[in-house]
Amino acid sequence: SVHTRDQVDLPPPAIDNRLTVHSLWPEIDRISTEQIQAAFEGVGGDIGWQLFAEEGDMKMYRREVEVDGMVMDPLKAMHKVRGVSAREMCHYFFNPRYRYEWETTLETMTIVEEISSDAMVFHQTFKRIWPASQRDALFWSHVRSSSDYAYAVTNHSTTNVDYPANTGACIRLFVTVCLACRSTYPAGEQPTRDNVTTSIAYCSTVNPGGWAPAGVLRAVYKREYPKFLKRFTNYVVQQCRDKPLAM
Ligand code: 18C
Repeated sequence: SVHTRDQVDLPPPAIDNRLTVHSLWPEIDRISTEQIQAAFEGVGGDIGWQLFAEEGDMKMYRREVEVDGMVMDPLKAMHKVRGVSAREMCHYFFNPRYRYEWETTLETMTIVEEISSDAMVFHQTFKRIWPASQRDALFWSHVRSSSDYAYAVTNHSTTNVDYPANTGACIRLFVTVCLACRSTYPAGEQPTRDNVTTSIAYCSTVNPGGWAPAGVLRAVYKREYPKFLKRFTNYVVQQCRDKPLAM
């Protein structure tokens, strides 16, 4: 029926064997481990995270970083969502079947390689922002369970001979993104849609890959990141509404 979601589709609780024999595995494992650890760290301390957007349980921080005049501000967002699990959040973020339904910056998405049930390589082109050139990205994406009731998706730029950079209309951008989620429910109870809460940490660093006006870029960030996180989390809540909770 329309109310079932294939259990086989959900992120696997353990790393898929097909991934561990792939040439990208050492890099995927190292970067995912680093990103997940950093995502679960707080925003206090000396690193200098500045709050730039806040709405309900959602808080967004950034650090202003420029390299050779190019804006590469790291972003860190925290959110809390009730009624869905970390595994479900990561399922909808990782699985390309749903991407056009929540990702509003996309123009095209191509699956370059299906490595395993928990790793893929994507090529994406994004909507053009005037007056800059259109951007594209080529990145691997990996979903894993990081501890009890915690799942994370890491996306990181890579290369592929069939998808060379900067040969057509697009400038290749470079991205490192981590969506790390952890679910909790009251001690002594069974987890249900009514008592589960998922804490989300979303970290993103985008290197625009070529000149883009700093003012335009920071304005796009400010508008697009909150829009993305609200839209994506609402989408997952809607999708899960009538389905059994998958922890
Ligand atoms: O993480 C997200 N999505 C994942 C699945 O798609 C994946 C994607 C990562 C790519 C992020 C880079 C997006 C660049 C988009 C540029 C065009 C935006 C057009 C918008 C206008 C309608 O991990 C969710 C990603 C949420 C993206 C928020 C926007 C970030 C803006 C970064 C600007 C980068 C610069 C380049 C262009 C130059 C512009 C002057």
